Amino acid sequence: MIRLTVAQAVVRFLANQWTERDGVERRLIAGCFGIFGHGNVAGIGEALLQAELGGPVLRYYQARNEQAMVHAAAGYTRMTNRLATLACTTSIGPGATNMVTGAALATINRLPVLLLPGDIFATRVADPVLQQLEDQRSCDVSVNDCLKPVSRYWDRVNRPEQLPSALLAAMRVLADPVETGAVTLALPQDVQAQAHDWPDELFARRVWHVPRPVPEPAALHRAAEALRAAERPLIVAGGGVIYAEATAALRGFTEATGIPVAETQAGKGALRYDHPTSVGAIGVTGTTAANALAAQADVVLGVGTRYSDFTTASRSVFARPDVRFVNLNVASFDAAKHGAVGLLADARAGLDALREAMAGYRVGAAYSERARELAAEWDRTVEHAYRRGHGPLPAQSEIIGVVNEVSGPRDVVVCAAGSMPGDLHKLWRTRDPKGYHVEYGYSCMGYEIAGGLGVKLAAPDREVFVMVGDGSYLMMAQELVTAVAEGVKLTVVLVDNQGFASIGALSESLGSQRFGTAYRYRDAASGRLDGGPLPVDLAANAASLGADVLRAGTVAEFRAALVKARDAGHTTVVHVRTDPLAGAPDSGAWWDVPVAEASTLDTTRAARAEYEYAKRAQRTYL
Ligand SMILES: Cc1ncc(C[n+]2csc(CCOP(=O)(O)OP(=O)(O)O)c2C)c(N)n1
Ligand SMILES: [Mg+2]
Repeated sequence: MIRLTVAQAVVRFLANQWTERDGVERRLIAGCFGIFGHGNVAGIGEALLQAELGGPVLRYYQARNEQAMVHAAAGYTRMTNRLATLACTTSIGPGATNMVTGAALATINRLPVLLLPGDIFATRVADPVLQQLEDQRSCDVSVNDCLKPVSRYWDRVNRPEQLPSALLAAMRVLADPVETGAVTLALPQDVQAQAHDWPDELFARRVWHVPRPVPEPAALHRAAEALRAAERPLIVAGGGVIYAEATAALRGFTEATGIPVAETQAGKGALRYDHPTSVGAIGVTGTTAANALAAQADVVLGVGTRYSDFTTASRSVFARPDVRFVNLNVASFDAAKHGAVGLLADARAGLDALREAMAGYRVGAAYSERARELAAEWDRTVEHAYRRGHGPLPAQSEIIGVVNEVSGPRDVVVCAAGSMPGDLHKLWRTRDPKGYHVEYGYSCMGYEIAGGLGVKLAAPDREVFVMVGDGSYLMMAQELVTAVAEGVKLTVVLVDNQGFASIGALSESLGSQRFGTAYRYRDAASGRLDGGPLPVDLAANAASLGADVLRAGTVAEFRAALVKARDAGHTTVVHVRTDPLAGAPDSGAWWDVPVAEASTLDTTRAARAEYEYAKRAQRTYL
C-alpha cells in the first residue's frame, strides 16, 4: 500500500503507462500541459510539482490557453502515429470549457488526448463554488458535462476508490485505434487533494499493446474478388494508412497491382507525390487527375478513410452508377460506409494480405497510362501555380511553392483552416509520410501554432513550418509565447490577406457577395464594414510575443526571409501579404453548401439555380 492524494496517484500512474507496437515501446503519456486555478492548483498542480522535484517523471508544460493545449496534444499524438500523447490539466469552469473545442477536434480526427479538468466539490459543502454552474434540476451537473459528447470516454471521479478503474478505462480507449479520441477524467477539486491508500500494483509499469488485427479469410476473399473484377479501380488513402505505418505496404500493393492512389487530407503523404501511381489529392480540394479517375472508377478501395464530404465531394465525385466500395478499416463503423465490402483489419496487415490474395491481378496498360498522363498534367498545373508571377501582391500558391522548396524532405508543414488547407492539399509536394500535417477533420482556426508546437515537441529533429492565415492568427497566436519559453523552434509563415479569403470566395460563389469576410473599418457613410483597411500590424504583434519577425513584400524577399527563418535557432515569424483574390487552380469538384431558396438578391437567386443543378450529381452510394 502507498498513501498518496488522488492527484498524486494520477500523476504516478500516468508516468508508468507505455504503448507497444511492432516491438517498440514508448511512453503513452509523455507530459502534461496545464493552466492552474483553484480547481487544480493544489491537486494535480501539487502532484506535478512533486514530480518535478524528483518524483515520477511527468514533465509539466505551461500553456497560455486551454483550447490551445489540447491542440498541442493533438499535434503531438498525430506526429507519433497515436502511440503517445499529452495530458491537459485545467481548473474548473472556463478553463475546463475552453477545452471543448480541442476535445471535439481530437475526437473527430480520431486522435487520443487526455483531459483532466478540475470539477466542483464532490462533497458540495461549499456550493456554489466560484465558476460553478447551478442547475436547478440536478446538483450532479457541472460544466464538464459539456465534454461528454466530444469525448470517447468520460468519467467523473467522485471518490478515490473509483480512480483505478477510471484510469484503466481511460488508457484502454487512448491506446485503441478503433475507439480513440478525447478522454476526459473530471476530477473534483476536493477529491484531487484527498489521500488514500493505493495498492502498489496500480503504479507498476503497464504496457498497452496496440493491435494489428488481421483480416478474416472470408472477408479477405470477398474484398479480393470485388477488386479483381475491377477495370478502373482507385485507391483512396486516408489517415489510417499513415497512423498504421502502412505506407510501405501501400507502395508494395500499388506497385504490384498498378491501382492508382488518391489521398485525403489526413492521408496525404501516404505515397510520395512523384510516385508513378500517385494521382494526388481527391475531392473538393483534389487534383483534376484524382477527380477524373474517381468519376470513372468502378471499384474504390478506401484504406483508413472516414469518407468526409471533402473526400467524396459531398457524394458526387464517384459518378458511375455501378461504383462499388471496398473499405479496409480497423473500425467497423468506417469499413461499412457506402454499402462497402468491408475488410476489417489494420491497414498494414490488410494491405499485405490483399496483395497476396490479388497475386496475378494488374490494371490494364491503357488505364495506367491515362492515370500517369493525368498526374503529369496536374504536376504542370502545380508548377505554374508555384511560379505565377502574380502582382502587385503575390498569390498564395507562390508562397506555398517557396515553402515547399525551402523545406527539406523530412520537414513538416502544419495548417488547419482558411484557404490554405485546400491549396496545400492540391499543391503541396509531399516527400515523407509525416511531412504534411493539415488538420481538416475539424478545420479549426487557431490550431496552427498550437498544433505546430505539439508537432515540434514530438519530432524535435524536424523543422516545422506553420502556415497560418491572418484570421487564424488573430484567433489564437498566444502559444508563440510557449514556444519561446520552451525553446521550441517554429518557423511560422503568416499569410496576411486582410480577412477571410476562403469564406469570401465561398460567399461570392454562393451569391452572398463576400459579406462580412474582409477586415475593414465601418464606413460612416454606408454604415457597413466596407471602409478602408485596418491599421493592424500582425508582424509587430508576433514580435511583441517574443518571436523573431521578418517582413517580406515580394516572392524573392519571402524566399530569402524563409531561408533565414529556417536556419535560425529561435522561433521566427515571416510575415507576407498576399492577394486574397488570386485563388488556386480548380479541382473541378463540388461541395454541398446550401444556398438561400428565397432572396431579393439577384446574385443569390443565380447561385441557388446553380446549386440546384449541381445537387443533381449527388449520389447515395448505397
Ligand atoms: C474556429 C473557427 N471559426 C470559424 C471557422 C469558419 N472559417 C473557416 S476559414 C475562415 C477564415 C480564415 O481566415 P484566415 O485564417 O485569414 O484564412 P484565409 O481564409 O484568409 O485563407 C473561417 C471564418 C472555422 N473554420 N474555425
Ligand atoms: Mg486571411
